[in-house]
Amino acid sequence: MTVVLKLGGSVVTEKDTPDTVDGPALADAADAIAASGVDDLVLVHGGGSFGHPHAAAYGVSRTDGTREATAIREIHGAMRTLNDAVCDALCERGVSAVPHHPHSAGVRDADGTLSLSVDAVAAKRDEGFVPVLHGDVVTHVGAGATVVSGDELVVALADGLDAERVGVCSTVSGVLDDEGAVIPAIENYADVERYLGGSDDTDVTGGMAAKVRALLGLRAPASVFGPDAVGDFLDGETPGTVIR
Ligand code: IP8
Repeated sequence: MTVVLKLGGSVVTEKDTPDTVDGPALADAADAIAASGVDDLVLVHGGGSFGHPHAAAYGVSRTDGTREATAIREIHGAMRTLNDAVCDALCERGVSAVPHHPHSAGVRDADGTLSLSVDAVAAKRDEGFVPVLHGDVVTHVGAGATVVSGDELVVALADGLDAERVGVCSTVSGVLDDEGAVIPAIENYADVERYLGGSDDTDVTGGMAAKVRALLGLRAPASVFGPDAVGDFLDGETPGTVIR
């Protein structure tokens, strides 16, 4: 049973300090993953204070591209640095985490539709590794290169690998309504649109609204939950908000 889990960039980095890992938060998430014993796990992490400030500095988003190799290498390089930190934390705890860089595995067509080759991800999973992907910058036909968010990767992986469970760990304990209460289930974007503002931080990929939209496109149900619930999710529970 394949499980796809995304660790939000805001969870594993100090979002207000550029290029800085949140060591204790990453350690907690890695502890929960190591303790879970889930066999077929595929991980994704977001950009946080690594990818987003570099992408914003060059004006690169999911739709605005760059043709500057320097920009592409800087954004991708920042994400590789964070990916190394995530893989290190997992390997230190006995999880066979290996990097998988979307920059070399994905492309957008002229309409912006993402294609992500999942064969190599499946092969890593089948060989007992935990592939760790990340938000990145990918070639975009007609636009140079644009950002791909971790949420888009979650959708591509979940469908491409026929995942049975999808989890998205955010800094909040689910999708919240206007009184700060967790919305237990979302089946329709229009029902919750009024609650979903943009992200407060430098987030070039759209915050919770984009996340909910992307997850509504999945075949498998997805759970959005906070950092304290990673272990519960991996144990088979559905904490936070279920999106289907
Ligand atoms: O934090 C964005 O990934 P996200 C990655 O999952 C970059 O939206 C490079 C900004």
